[in-house]
Amino acid sequence: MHRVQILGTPRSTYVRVCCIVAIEKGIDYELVPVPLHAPVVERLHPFGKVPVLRHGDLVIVESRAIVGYLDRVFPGPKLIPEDPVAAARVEQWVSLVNTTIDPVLIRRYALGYVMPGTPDGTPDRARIDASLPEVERHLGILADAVAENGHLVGDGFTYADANLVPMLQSLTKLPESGAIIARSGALTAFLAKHAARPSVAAMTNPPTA
Ligand SMILES: N[C@@H](CCC(=O)N[C@@H](CS)C(=O)NCC(=O)O)C(=O)O
Repeated sequence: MHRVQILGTPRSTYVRVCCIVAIEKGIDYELVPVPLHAPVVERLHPFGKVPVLRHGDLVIVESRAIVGYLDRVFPGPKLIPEDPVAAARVEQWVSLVNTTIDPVLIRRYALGYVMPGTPDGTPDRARIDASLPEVERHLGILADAVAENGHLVGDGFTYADANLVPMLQSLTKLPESGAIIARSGALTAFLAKHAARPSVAAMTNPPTA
């Protein structure tokens, strides 16, 4: 059987999510570290984004689709539970994070530091400052959601948790979001709990492309 390849820079939270899921499943996969908009990515993804999965001749894009494929095709623990209610709750949190929370916390706030688009490359203060009330609100919603037991759904590690950990890890490195997370007992406990997992440890500060 062909080896699964995940293409993309490990700086991307969504690339790290797919790798965490692959490791949790025990898949003998290969992370192919290519920079954003590498020619191979432009060729394989209609919008030139990462992650991209290659498995033999099969190409799949979008982290949700990639995770669904890995979870269904490979043995190992189910990251999307069989139980319909638990599965719906996982989908709910993945969708909330991907469509509502990531656009605020990563695209609007974090990229104001990391890819500011300013003439001299310094952080885009206006964009960052304008995002802060929403950053605080979204992190508060996440803190409430994991406060009970350190999981978004049920009492075990699911795709919902795997999808959130890399984003929060990246946010700990930025001043305002880092301070909010440090003040939140629930978010700090969530990150500490999952940092101990081999899958998460392998994708924490990985070499970047
Ligand atoms: N919805 C996509 C999001 C992928 C995405 O936004 N990837 C970013 C890196 S985290 C990217 O490739 N950005 C390049 C760009 O938008 O031009 C997924 O879940 O895979």
